[in-house]
Amino acid sequence: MMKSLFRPRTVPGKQVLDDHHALVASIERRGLLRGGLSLGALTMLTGCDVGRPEAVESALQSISSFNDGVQAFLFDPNKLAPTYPESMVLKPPTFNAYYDVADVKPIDGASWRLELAGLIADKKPWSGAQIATLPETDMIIRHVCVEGWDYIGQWSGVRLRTFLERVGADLKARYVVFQTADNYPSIIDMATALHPQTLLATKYAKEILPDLYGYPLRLRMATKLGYKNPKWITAIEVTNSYKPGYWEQKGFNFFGGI
Ligand SMILES: Nc1nc2c(c(=O)[nH]1)N[C@H]1C(S)=C(S)[C@@H](COP(=O)(O)O)O[C@H]1N2
Ligand SMILES: [Mo]
Repeated sequence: MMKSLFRPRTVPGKQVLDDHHALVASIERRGLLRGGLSLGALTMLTGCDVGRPEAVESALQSISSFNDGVQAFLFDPNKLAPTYPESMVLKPPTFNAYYDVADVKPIDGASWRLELAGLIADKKPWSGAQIATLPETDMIIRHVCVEGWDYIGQWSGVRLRTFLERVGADLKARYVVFQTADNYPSIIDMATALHPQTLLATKYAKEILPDLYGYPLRLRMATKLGYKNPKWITAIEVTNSYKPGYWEQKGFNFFGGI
């Protein structure tokens, strides 16, 4: 069951858009349609018949995927997202997952291993202790969830770029795919994977990641919405084939930029 604070601003035919709230929220969040998505604007842009639910669905899909292409094209691999002073860091952070906080199953860090797959030269698994020997970077960034809340958080860990170089990943491949202990598959484009503010995070506010926030390893990207940042990572795959993640399978867009 998806939780969303999004409410379409139009009154007539509101139900039609409610039926597609995942897609609508994603389009709205990215500001593609200024002033909010109205049925009038939708009809004008797509020529679709808003009385037919299938037409609305495919119109929304086409707006969403069009914007994915534009965003990927405009993504500047060297442009940094804003960072903030330590005094603004929220402790503890805000929890979210597709299930309740009481259902989080902590991972045993001692037996946990990070598995590697796909276009990677050295696929031997990594323990937490081995990952801790890699160079550590720190960033204080804003986390934005599509549900309409955000917070400033401080994350530390190894840059994903450093890790991918270390294991001999094909940096010309298209995607990096993540598997997690709670079955929340995630996928990002290689340009974002190589961005300097993309970390495999092991700490929050300078302390070992608490169980709720992804212990022992999670992805943290300054350039992506909350849902693109998998917690409790168990495997990383480098690949050229597109494998939609948990929310992409439900209609959210692939790029998910802030
Ligand atoms: N494995 C896993 N990662 C996840 C999720 C999830 O349900 N499972 N939810 C995502 C969403 S929607 C958000 S907003 C952030 C929340 O991260 P936080 O609890 O550290 O603030 O985690 C993301 N990563
Ligand atoms: Mo989210």
